[in-house]
Amino acid sequence: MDTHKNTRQTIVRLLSSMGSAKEIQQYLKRFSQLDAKRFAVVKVGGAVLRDELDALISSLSFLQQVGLTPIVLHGAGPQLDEEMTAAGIEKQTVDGLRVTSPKALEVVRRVFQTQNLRLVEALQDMDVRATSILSGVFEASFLDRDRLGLVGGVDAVNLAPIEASLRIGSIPVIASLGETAEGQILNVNADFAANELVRALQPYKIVFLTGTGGLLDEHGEIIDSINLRTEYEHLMAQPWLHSGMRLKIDQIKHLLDDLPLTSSVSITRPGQLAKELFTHKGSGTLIRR
Ligand code: X2W
Repeated sequence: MDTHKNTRQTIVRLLSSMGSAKEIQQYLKRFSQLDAKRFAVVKVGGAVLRDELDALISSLSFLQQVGLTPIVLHGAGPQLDEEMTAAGIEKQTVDGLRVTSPKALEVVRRVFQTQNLRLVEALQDMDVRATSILSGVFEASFLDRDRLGLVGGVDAVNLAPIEASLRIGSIPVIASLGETAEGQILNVNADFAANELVRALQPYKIVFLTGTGGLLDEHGEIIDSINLRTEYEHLMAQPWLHSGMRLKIDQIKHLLDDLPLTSSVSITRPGQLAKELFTHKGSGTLIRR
């Protein structure tokens, strides 16, 4: 028996503590049948890189061991805040986007590179194949040069570097930097970049890894699942839904509207990724339309 199959069986046994082996096998089979590009895009916020790197590495390592290669897109928000302060640059945002001067862009480029390589090296240290992709994916243009400075909106996604990485079974680890047709690097919000990447790839699973591990209801409990078709209006009318979450749900709705009906979005914690992907019960918030 080949070692790959052996590893799979061991993992299925390990996982059965959180779901039935049959259930896990079903998901594994479904994911394995997808084209590598169509499996999953995983967005990792900077806070997760800071606070939960070990859990993230374990989860990604697990996926590679069962023969699945997710596409990882990461941010670096808190790290940028810290490094900007250290460089004496005052934080200014417009609609949640960081105003980026030429001096701030130097920090953005350096921090994205540091965070990207930190993740890639941590994966490689655990024998997980991973490829650092710092540029060449997001073709961007100035969102609002007067108000935001060197901030980009994504116009097009170049999949070639991602496909090259997937062909060798290596996890593409992509920073959310864009570049204009003239070669100017721009700072791109990582959620925006993730959304455009998803539109280009049309994956089966879209996962947002966050510290909270899901969307929270009025009591601070994680909402298990949201069916946008039947629950969207009701949910948006809730007085307890704060503006950040409203925006997030709205963005996810627009995103899912552009994807096949079989695609779904999950919001969960890094350590719960396998449970979310391989069990009916899941671990965070599952959103479909
Ligand atoms: C973001 C990019 C980093 C990011 C910023 O400068 O903070 C803009 O606001 P998280 O950790 O995913 O939030 N870019 C234009 O989005 O990282």
